Amino acid sequence: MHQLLVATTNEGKVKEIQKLLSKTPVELLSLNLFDVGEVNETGATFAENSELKARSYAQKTGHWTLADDSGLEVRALGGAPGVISARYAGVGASDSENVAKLLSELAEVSDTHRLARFVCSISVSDKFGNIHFKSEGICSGTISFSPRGDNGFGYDPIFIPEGFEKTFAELDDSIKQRLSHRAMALKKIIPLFVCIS
Ligand code: ITT
Repeated sequence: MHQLLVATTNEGKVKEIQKLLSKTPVELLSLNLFDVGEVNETGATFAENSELKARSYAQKTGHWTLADDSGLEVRALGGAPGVISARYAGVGASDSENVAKLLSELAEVSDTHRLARFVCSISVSDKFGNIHFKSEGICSGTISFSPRGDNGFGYDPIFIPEGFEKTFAELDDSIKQRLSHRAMALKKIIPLFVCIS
């Protein structure tokens, strides 16, 4: 069995990725096993950043590496916060600070104009920094007027996936595991893991 480093410092992502990959023929390694510091996300797109993270953590650790770059795009804000989703309210901002900033930006925006989508780019690099698989997943929905629910992380308390009335943070985990941007991105590349096992 081949080992695969899941290279993210975001615990919410780790939990979801581990569940989504639980049936693959690879042994997952955590970033906690390595003392490698964080990688600067200087890319202009989710795809550039996931590639940058996969390549750079692979070179630092010498392991095949999967990296996720993701975030929220809100149509009324021209696609913001986008690639700066993790630091929308400033570098080091907490999830609740980012959520509060987004809700305040949308304070005057009516029900019908609160369209948004989560985007996730996944890249998988070999131990030398060569990218072998790339994939993107999207999950469409709307932004609520206030945070609701305790499940998940990040913007989950204000994101209502299409076809539902509750936020991701109010819905059962199994629903997010089935239809999230991360699930969509991983679903496309899981069959390819057979190549590295
Ligand atoms: P790594 O770079 O170490 O993976 P990060 O949290 O900095 O961790 P990103 O740069 O990809 O990750 O930023 C993603 C941000 O977008 C994250 O902080 C969340 O706030 C948000 N986000 C991404 N996926 C999400 C999801 O499934 N549910 C809620 N919020 C999400």
